[in-house]
Amino acid sequence: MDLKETLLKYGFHFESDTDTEVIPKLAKFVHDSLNEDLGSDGGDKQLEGAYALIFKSPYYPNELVACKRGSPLLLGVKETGDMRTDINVESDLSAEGHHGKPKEYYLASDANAIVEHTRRVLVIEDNEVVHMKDGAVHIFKSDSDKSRRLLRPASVQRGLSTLEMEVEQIRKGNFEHFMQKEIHEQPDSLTMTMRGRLIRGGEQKAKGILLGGLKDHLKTMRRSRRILFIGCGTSYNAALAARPVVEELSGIPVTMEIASDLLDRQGPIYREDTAIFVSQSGETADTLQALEYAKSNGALCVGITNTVGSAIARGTHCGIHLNAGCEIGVASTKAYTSQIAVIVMLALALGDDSLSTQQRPNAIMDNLYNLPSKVRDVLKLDKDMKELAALLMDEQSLLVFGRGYNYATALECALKVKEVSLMHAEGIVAGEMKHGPLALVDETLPIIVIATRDASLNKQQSVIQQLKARKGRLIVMCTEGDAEFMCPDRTCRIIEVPKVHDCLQPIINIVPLQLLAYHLTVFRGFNVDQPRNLAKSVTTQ
Ligand code: UD2
Repeated sequence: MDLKETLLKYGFHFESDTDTEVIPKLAKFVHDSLNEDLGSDGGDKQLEGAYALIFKSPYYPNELVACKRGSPLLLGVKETGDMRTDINVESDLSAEGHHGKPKEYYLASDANAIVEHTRRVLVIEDNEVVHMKDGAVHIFKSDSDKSRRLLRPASVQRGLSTLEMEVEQIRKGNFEHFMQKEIHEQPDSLTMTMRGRLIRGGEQKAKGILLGGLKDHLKTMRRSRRILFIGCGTSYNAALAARPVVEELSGIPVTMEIASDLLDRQGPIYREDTAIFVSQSGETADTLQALEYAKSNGALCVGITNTVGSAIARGTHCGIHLNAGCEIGVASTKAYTSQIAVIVMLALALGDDSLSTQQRPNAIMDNLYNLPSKVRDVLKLDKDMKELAALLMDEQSLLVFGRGYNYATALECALKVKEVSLMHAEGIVAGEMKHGPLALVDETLPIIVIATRDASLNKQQSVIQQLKARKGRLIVMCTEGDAEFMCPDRTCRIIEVPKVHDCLQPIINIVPLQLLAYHLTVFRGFNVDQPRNLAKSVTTQ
């Protein structure tokens, strides 16, 4: 704000409210004042917060400057022996190369973005400035004292520490498969999803939720007659998991739509509706088409996607990015938990302006803060889930019963097991048990019952008793400390999970089930990251 006000005083005009726009204007200001010898300080010293920036300017053709603080920035270097152009390369990176070959340079925030071009990556550090000019790269470091204009070349040692990373290694870290890595990444991906959006409150500040992308549309959403969640597969399940809390906190009726089914039916959508489109890739063909359909019917269209610049992010009126980081495994895991977290935050934002005075929203917000550490705890079940997978690997079929907040957990567990381990699995809302599925129960078919503590615990207990009466092979997921209580005769296998607020429990509960699906797949010898017949983003109908 301070910088913006100063720049306004100097006659700059702003087209948006984003903090980002201040930066190029500041650069222009610094450029102009240097020319007029007003003795301005180096511009990036004036920025606060985390950033990674790349500058290109018509004043300096064929030059490029990059710098960073807090946010990641990598410089990739590729030798291109076959390039015809004669590039003069000299730099602290010893980039004139041991072989004197031409180079290509890449700047990126994530190694994923450049590994397909090069494995030679230099991690740029805070206060370093990368300068590219006519094919050469120089790296400067700010002086440690406060003299702001002086830059000196970074130590040549840095050039030698260029990381040579194997493509797969950069991407997979210490894990065997992307799906496994992404499951274990969830404490971090959830933290990223919530960063800057949960306001902690303090002496004077109220606690609250800040969803920057929605701030101009929340009023319209609160006034809508109905909220529709529209998605496919895992994204649909995520919205289903968060539906109860959206209904509860907003008081608005919420309906669920599988995108293709909505299109098949040409279901009615009105101007007074808010239609929320959930898609990890933001390119899902069915969801996109449903978006066009809802837009043409005049509904307010909101996107929830993990991919900035995707078709859904561009096509919706407003939305929320998941910020969960790139998801590579075809079976979605970390995007699922981030989608639930985002929709819970949306429910809180829809609920009220004065959230902090109310007990339940307050408790949900506190639990959101602790969620990443609880996910870290539940990941410790990895070994147990591997053992369970070893027991189940030769089965034909698996049933999963859930209800209420965890109806979606049952569907999502079955979907994961199906899509990666290629075992038949069915997620069933427990209230439907007697209307058909009970006929399947015998002493051979394995059944997972999700019975963590919430308002439907008693009902789930009676489900367990009825399944036991039919000699069902039960695996019961319950809250830590409840094992004895849920299964006094110890005939069930138990998965004990940490307790969080009921509306966030689906995020905890799915984690061991993702691990189960993962280990089942490995034991059964199938391709974890590229399941048979499936693609990561379904761009055809
Ligand atoms: C924005 C910036 C973030 C940071 C932050 C600072 C982007 C992508 N995000 O995050 O980097 O500077 O502000 O406060 O630059 N949108 C849609 N449809 C979708 C998803 C998003 O229209 O499906 C719109 C959304 O309404 C907003 C913009 O895209 O105008 C960015 O959404 P966001 O969730 O990244 O917004 P925010 O404020 O968390």
